[in-house]
Amino acid sequence: MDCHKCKSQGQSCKKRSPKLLFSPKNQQPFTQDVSHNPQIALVGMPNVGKSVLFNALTGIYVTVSNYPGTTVEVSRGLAQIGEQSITVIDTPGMYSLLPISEEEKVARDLLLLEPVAAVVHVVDAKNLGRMLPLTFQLIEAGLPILLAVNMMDEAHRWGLDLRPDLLEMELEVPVVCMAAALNQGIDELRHRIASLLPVQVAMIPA
Ligand SMILES: Nc1nc2c(ncn2[C@@H]2O[C@H](COP(=O)(O)OP(=O)(O)OP(=O)(O)O)[C@@H](O)[C@H]2O)c(=O)[nH]1
Ligand SMILES: [Mg+2]
Repeated sequence: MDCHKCKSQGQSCKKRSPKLLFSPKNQQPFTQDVSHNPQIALVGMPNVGKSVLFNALTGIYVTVSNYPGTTVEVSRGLAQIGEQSITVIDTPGMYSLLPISEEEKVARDLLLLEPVAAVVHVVDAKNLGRMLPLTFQLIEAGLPILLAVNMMDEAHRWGLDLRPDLLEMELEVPVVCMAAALNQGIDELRHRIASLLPVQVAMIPA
């Protein structure tokens, strides 16, 4: 692409314009390249609803591939968070950051080796006591986590209630209550994820 200034004057100085992204609504230019979207990872124990949440967040642009050197499949998809496109990674179920199975090792490697802007720890609201030790491990590992307390519909049926504000105060991380299968709490989750993402830098025209 020719230098933007020369192009508008019908000339060419052989300079290249930086690759810009324009948000469709306000036409604000951003420096970020689509191939370098911020990434977030969905993690948690098996059967807590990570893949249901992944499907609720992402659209049709989903890829499934084996994690390098393994037979473990990892799904990645694009999600729209406000004006920003982000990549969401659906990780295999894990019980601990100290892996025993190949799946757990892949989930751990994805968290520790890939640049993730946020880690959404999905837990089952009915089994918080069993799930929170992993939350503590993720916090201690210094990961930017957000706790997604899923299956609130079932928890309510069991007569359980939860005060996300109190949990948030105790854990000092954002907490969102949701029922991914019923599409409840997804908008709030998007909103809270947005606050963890790096701010895109607007290009200042020369
Ligand atoms: N009632 C209820 N069921 C849910 C909810 N979210 C997920 N489920 C169900 O929970 C089961 C497991 O969901 P998955 O999304 O496959 O769980 P996962 O965490 O991806 O599991 P692994 O891939 O094995 O780690 C499915 O039967 C879902 O339909 C929810 O909010 N409420
Ligand atoms: Mg899954």
